[in-house]
Amino acid sequence: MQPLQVMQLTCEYRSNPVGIDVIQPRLSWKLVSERRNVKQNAYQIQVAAAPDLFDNQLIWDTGKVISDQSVHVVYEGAALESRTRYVYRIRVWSEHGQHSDWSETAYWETSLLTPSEWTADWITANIPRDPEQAEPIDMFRAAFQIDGQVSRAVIYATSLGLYELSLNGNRVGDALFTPGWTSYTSRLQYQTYPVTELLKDGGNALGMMVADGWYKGNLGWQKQRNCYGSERAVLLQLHITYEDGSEQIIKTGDNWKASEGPIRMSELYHGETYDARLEQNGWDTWDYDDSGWSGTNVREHSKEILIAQENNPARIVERLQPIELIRTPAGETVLDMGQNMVGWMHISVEGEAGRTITIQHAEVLDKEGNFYTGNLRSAKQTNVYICKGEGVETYEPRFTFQGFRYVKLEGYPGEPKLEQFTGCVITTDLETTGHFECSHPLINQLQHNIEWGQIGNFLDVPTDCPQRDERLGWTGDAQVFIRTAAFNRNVAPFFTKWVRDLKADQFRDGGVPHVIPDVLPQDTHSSSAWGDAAVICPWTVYLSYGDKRLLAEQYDSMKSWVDYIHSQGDNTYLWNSGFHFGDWLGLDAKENSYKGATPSDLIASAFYAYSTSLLAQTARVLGKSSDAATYESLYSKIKEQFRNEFVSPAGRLCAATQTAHVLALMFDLVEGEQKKRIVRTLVELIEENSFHLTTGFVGTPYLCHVLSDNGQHDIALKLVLQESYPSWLYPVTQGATTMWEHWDGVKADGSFWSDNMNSFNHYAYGAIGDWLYQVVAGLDTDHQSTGYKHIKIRPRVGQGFEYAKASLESMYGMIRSGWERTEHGEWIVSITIPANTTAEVHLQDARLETLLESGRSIFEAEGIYTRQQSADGVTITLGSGSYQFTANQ
Ligand code: RAM
Repeated sequence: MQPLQVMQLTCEYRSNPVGIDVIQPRLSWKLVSERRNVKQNAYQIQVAAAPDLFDNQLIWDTGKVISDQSVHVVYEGAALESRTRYVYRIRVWSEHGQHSDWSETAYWETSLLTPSEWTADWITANIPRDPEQAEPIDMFRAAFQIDGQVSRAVIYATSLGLYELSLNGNRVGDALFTPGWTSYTSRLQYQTYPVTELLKDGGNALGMMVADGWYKGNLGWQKQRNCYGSERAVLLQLHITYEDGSEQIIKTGDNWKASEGPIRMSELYHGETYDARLEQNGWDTWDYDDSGWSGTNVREHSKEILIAQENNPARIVERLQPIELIRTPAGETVLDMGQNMVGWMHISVEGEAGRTITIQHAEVLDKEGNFYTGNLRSAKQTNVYICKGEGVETYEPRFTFQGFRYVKLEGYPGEPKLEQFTGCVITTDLETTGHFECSHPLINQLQHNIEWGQIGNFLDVPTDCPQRDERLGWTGDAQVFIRTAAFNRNVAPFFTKWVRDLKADQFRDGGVPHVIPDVLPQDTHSSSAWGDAAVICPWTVYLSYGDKRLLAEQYDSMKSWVDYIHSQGDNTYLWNSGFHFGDWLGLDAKENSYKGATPSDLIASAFYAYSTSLLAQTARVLGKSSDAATYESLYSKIKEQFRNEFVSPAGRLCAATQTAHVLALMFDLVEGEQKKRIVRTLVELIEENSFHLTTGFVGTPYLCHVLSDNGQHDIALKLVLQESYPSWLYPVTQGATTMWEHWDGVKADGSFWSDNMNSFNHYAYGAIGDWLYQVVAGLDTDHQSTGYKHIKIRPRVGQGFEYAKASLESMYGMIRSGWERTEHGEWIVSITIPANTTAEVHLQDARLETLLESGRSIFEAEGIYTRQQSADGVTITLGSGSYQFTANQ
């Protein structure tokens, strides 16, 4: 292996992206070396139009730049052109004087950079429609001729509704739910598909199916339809470049034809009805006779709002086989998938023409073991397949998804066999970056449930739940979970897209809708802890990925949220007015209320302080010193007012709830003796409740953090390892495979929490995940040097765990932090720090004299800069490499 290598080049977080419209994209790379303590001292980037032009025709050459930056280096070459591939390569020099070879060549390809390049027309099907009904989906087609040798062909396509594209009978790409869900009135994504291989000489045909989807289908529990418009439409351009340099553009226009087809109905919540007898074989091929098809109409719709795909696409990422066929006491035929999953079923069946098979989905069986759909509210989650009667037929839907573990079959001919069914798991296809594991099997199952909650609810937007008639981008849920999410997967593009939608949907006065994209009626908005997503989410992307550009882009949105709070109520430094969800689903809520007992103004004022402090820090990061000073001073005043209003001089909080104490500590609102008393009271509140939590959406994410940070790690461990209700592990003991919305979604006697709001796949309480990574395994970034440029490692031993380990594929490379206790009472801590980063490692209770690294005295170990003994252990600063520390405890 080369001593120093540059690997995993990415442009805007993606490896070789095709179809991006970022005018100055950012390039990142990872250094790989077997040596310890490797830091980049300089880099060189070269960009050209093709690999053979690196030597004589460069578009951009940075020369040797003295810098340790290897993440988000902004392209500053000549202005990029549309529809162009740029290849790039990078080499680096290390501080040791080593240098790498040129990296392998990577590329990015631009899409249509200006709206005027969209010369195609928006078209709709000329078929009479009733926008208030779920109707058959539209199929569009156009035939065209290719005449000459094609060197490259690329399609740019989008729709009002959801589309699937085909060319000459082949599906184009594997992205699902295109064009994705954005704030459609101001931002509509299009996708880019290289299709050179799919074209053929002579006659060709394009096909496009379009369903209602988020654009105009049923959204929300109030049975709304047509949230963004009442007509489906498509827009497409196929750019063909011939070997002789000439170009041809095939585009949507009124020469396209339209028809209905086998999909008789398709709704995100309710499922799809597919009548295979109505298939039109070859409808997307050249020689299909479309004389019976309807025409299309050109319609006006903005092209200014078009943006290239920002997020990773949704795909089928895994296929599960059912584990059991159940005959329920009620006589139902039910498949058990063994996992609460999101996606759809692929079935294979042999039945006579007209046989109707109903495939219904549910998350749980009831107490008696029967199929239970009460918690789905009005969402039907039912796919219907009508056989054409031509031997073995296979079916899976296209424009709907279901949240389920159990599948009820009706009308299936004969005895269903497990192998005739496959569960297709669908999610935004994000890179898996994190792994957490420990010696406690139930905690490992909890981690599994957190990950599956994320997989199921990150389907283009971060949703609260994937099964009932809701599935919306609740801001509060997203902000509590984002840090956990950023460990498990690379969520930077996912949240970049979503916070831009937040900004787009934000009200003029800075208020933030409850859900993003916003589809709720506007009677209320801007609840504390929900609207704060405007600040917390961009800040967390900055913490986890060092993404300063996103912070800069969102700055106005962050600021207007804080200014909005500032303008509310009669006290500038408290937030004591308006509607708030409060400590949603807290167990100390009054009967028949979802709002926990912690006063809304206390929660609102605490979050006001927190968002203001993050905004002040953001202003510092962006060099806006006057704003920074303004918000720093505002933060101190809010803190002061918070204490005046809610804390007695001796440290008694006005609300004796766990959440009130958690927030005061988490957001640093109290100091000195007041703080000590609040910590003591929190512990008492937990003890009085026999080591159980009472917190809801707001208090739960921080509960263990404040305990561990304030000398009460053992109490945090007791809470996390608690198996009886209410606790994180109670659902695990009940066989949960995802996170539940309620601590008692299923009660100990097997009955359910009310039908009204009882999701079994709701990630909010999964926010405990970041405590597992950051505290139990001890893996965190320095907040002053974000994106894990400077890493903080501080693993915590504690009762109940024999070992714990976490890994994170960061922007710089793999970070590992793990520990184990040996039989001889030793504590072994193994860590890996990627090249071009440094770390501060704290080894709890270790003594410098006896501390070993890879079997040698800590004083002899290579790569270590400083070692310091303090009362509670040893703190070391070190450079990249893998280390193994052994301490006697
Ligand atoms: C429900 C969901 C969601 C929550 C809102 C306030 O619809 O539980 O998660 O954020 O309420």
